[in-house]
Amino acid sequence: MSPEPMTGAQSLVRSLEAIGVDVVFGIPGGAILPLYDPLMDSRTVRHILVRHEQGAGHAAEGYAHATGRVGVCMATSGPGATNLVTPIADAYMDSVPMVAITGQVPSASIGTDAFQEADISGITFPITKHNYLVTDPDEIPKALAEAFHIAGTGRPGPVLVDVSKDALQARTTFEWGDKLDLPGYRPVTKPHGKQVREAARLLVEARRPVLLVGGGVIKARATAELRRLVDLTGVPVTTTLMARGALPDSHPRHLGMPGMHGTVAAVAALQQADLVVSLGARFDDRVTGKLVTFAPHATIVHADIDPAEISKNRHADVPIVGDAKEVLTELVAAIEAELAEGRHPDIAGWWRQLDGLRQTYPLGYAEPPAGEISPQHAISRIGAIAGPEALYVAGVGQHQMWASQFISYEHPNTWINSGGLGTMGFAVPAAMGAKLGMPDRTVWAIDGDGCFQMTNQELATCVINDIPIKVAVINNSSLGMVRQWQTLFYNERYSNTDLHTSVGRRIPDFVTLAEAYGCVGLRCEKPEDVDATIEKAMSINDVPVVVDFVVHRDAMVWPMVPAGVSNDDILYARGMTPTFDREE
Ligand SMILES: Cc1ncc(C[n+]2csc(CCOP(=O)(O)OP(=O)(O)O)c2C)c(N)n1
Repeated sequence: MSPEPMTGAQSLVRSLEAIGVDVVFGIPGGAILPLYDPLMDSRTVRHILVRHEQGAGHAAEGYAHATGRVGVCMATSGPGATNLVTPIADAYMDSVPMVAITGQVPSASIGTDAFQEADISGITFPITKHNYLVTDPDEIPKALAEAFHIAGTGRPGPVLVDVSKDALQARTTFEWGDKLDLPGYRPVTKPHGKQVREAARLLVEARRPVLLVGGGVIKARATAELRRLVDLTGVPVTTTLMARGALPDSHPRHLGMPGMHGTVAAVAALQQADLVVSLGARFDDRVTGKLVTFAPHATIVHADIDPAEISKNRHADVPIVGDAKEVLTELVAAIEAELAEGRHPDIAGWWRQLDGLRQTYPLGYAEPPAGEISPQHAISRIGAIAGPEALYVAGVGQHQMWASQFISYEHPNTWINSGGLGTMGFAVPAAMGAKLGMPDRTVWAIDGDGCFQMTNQELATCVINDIPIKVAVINNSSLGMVRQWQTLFYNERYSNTDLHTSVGRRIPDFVTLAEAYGCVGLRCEKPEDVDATIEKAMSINDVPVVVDFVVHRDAMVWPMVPAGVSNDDILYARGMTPTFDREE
């Protein structure tokens, strides 16, 4: 292909087209205006005009979570760019492949405190996998090609490309090279064979093994290989908040989620394990509880594509650096070799103990006062009625934990949430991005009345662009998760957690708010109406639907390991600590 003359902005659009980008979320402004002009003519790149740049970033994340492809957002310089900081940090914490394109003031003005100047590459330096400031129009295609490659390979993450206005306006030639030259970036994907064989040996010899499966397994599309490993060995599996759906919840070897709001069986299994095999997980504090007391008897095998994760929080006895799909493929082969030699895991006693825990301490919840809806019931009915093919996107708080606990995830990429950063306001825009990526799937946002008030303006974007998501506002009239901590640790002193969204007043009235946006608004206040309301929402597929589920406000998320406490002291319910007896 011979070089074609054009502007830097046109070259940027051509680069997006060459990469195969189908949707970009953003808002224009002065510095990025030159780019918006040729974008209008693109036949393959669809731009979705959002109502807040934070929405653009979370939409790009939702798209990426649902499809596994790189999500793209764009914003103008200064406040447009700084509004992307939260989703960029979110994508960094949860290893979400995302490219953020920002306009920058003209290069001659950089450093002069020009109007709408913000050093966005400096600001996002610690929260991006890589970032670029492009002031030479000739560099645009190369920067874009590299950005998408870096965002989507190895451990995925956000990459920022900040382009000065003069670079967008200047003349250049467009040439799409097919070679990337990144000598400093070669993620190791193939694991070391010796380490994998050692892991296999440990797995067949251990008496109390547990797999700790993290989001990396979903990102690496390695769930079929995980299933094969589990079926071959019969070892118990826990899936972290970012890995829900990596192994079907209905699988008999699945103990559920570990950590602060994990199941007693998952938490106890890790505490008593003699071997923990961590796959694409990062020993996050919400999983380990008080770190020094985590899994005290366990030998640790830690497999991760990012060498910086190995032994970061917990020493790895067997470190494995590699892509989860390649690690699992090789681990399965090594296990098959062990089995062929007649070496089998002997874990019947371990399973008796774990089955006992599962039976004694199943996930459950207290019934609410008569006539009130329990939030857990509403959420579990959405899961049951919409089924395992739907996508579920959560905000942050109690509703998020219940959505993780009480919806049964049978497939990867069907559970989308903000784990590492815990970003309120994630659900509505992320659901919008997920629906654009997977238009044939039902997409439910399970949101809190607090979270919903942070980003519900993207409902306008959904209506105007025909993106019919469904939103369940689990309305407990308060910042519920914070209120739960106040109940438990601050003597029931409820400082600034009352939202007045249903108790006493309805500020705002979510049904009329939804209608103001052109959505269908439904309200459900009685337990006997829960199913019919969900069915009604399921029957509306031409516009977004918002359901205001007015729920009991004192429901709590159980089990719980309070922050900084040992996982051994997990509370099954208020004041109730389970005992896990070790069967030797
Ligand atoms: C942007 C942001 N601000 C503050 C917090 C702290 N926080 C965590 S959960 C929560 C309450 C969320 O309330 P709501 O959306 O109503 O959900 P609920 O817990 O009631 O289900 C708050 C304030 C946060 N996670 N994110």
